[in-house]
Amino acid sequence: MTHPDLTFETQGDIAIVRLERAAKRNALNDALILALRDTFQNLPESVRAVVIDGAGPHFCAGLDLSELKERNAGQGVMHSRMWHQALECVQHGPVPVVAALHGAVVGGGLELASAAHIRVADSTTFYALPEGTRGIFVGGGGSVRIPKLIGVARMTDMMMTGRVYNAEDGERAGFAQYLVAEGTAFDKAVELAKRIATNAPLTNYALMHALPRIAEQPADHGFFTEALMAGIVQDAPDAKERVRAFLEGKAPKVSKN
Ligand code: 1HE
Repeated sequence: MTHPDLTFETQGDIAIVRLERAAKRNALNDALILALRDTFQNLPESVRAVVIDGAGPHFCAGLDLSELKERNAGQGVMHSRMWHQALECVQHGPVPVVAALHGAVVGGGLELASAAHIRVADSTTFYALPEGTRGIFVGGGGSVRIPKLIGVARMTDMMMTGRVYNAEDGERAGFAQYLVAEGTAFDKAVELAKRIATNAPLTNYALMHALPRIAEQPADHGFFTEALMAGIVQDAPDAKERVRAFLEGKAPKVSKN
């Protein structure tokens, strides 16, 4: 799991994965994409949530354009499939992923952020899809994941016109679930990851793997899949213990902030 431009550390039951290529604005070359894939495929079993972060002033400048050489159509397909495979390991791995965003979250960097389950952006964050003006197309799963966050119309506009969303407009549009002060995205992401790590693992798993599928099913299928998942999750000893604790007044109530 070692790569010069990717660091991995654990803090208790959460892991921190950090892009460490600040001099190139964390641009993702093939080796870095494969390192991300390997890291998320080989998370230690003790890890219950992951924070992904980028070193330096920008989260990620997207595809390393210096590697964008002449590829034929078949090679282009394979290259895109490699990104799909890597980001699939982020989205559909064993545990939730929280992205800590700041500065540029552009192109493939936005595709990477979109594969996370929660995005926390600080006030320096900006979002763009320069592929549209560079004569290329998204290839890292962006056309599947990004419209789920902001809708097809906004993504079309970004790619056709080169529109850049700032942190506030981006949060309103749906890129990030949290908007925080400059320099605090990482701390907030760690706080959330620690909170997520306390959930029953099967609940987290259902949220990552069942919810997005159910949301795409016709209602009748969705209700049935939901019932199956509900039955499985509530059967876990963990769930029974948590419900018992609440009924005995030993678990916190839901409270306003
Ligand atoms: C890079 C890259 C990169 C920076 N590939 N080297 N992505 C883009 O089109 C975004 C391109 N990057 C930028 O617009 C800007 O670099 C930033 C807004 C992200 C940051 O600006 P700034 O002023 O802080 O940095 P810089 O001076 O532009 O860049 C610093 C160095 O990083 C510089 O190299 P140096 O050797 O001259 O110091 C840049 O060349 C280098 N650098 N971004 C390669 N992306 C699966 S398909 C996905 C398709 C895409 O992602 S397309 C979108 C690509």
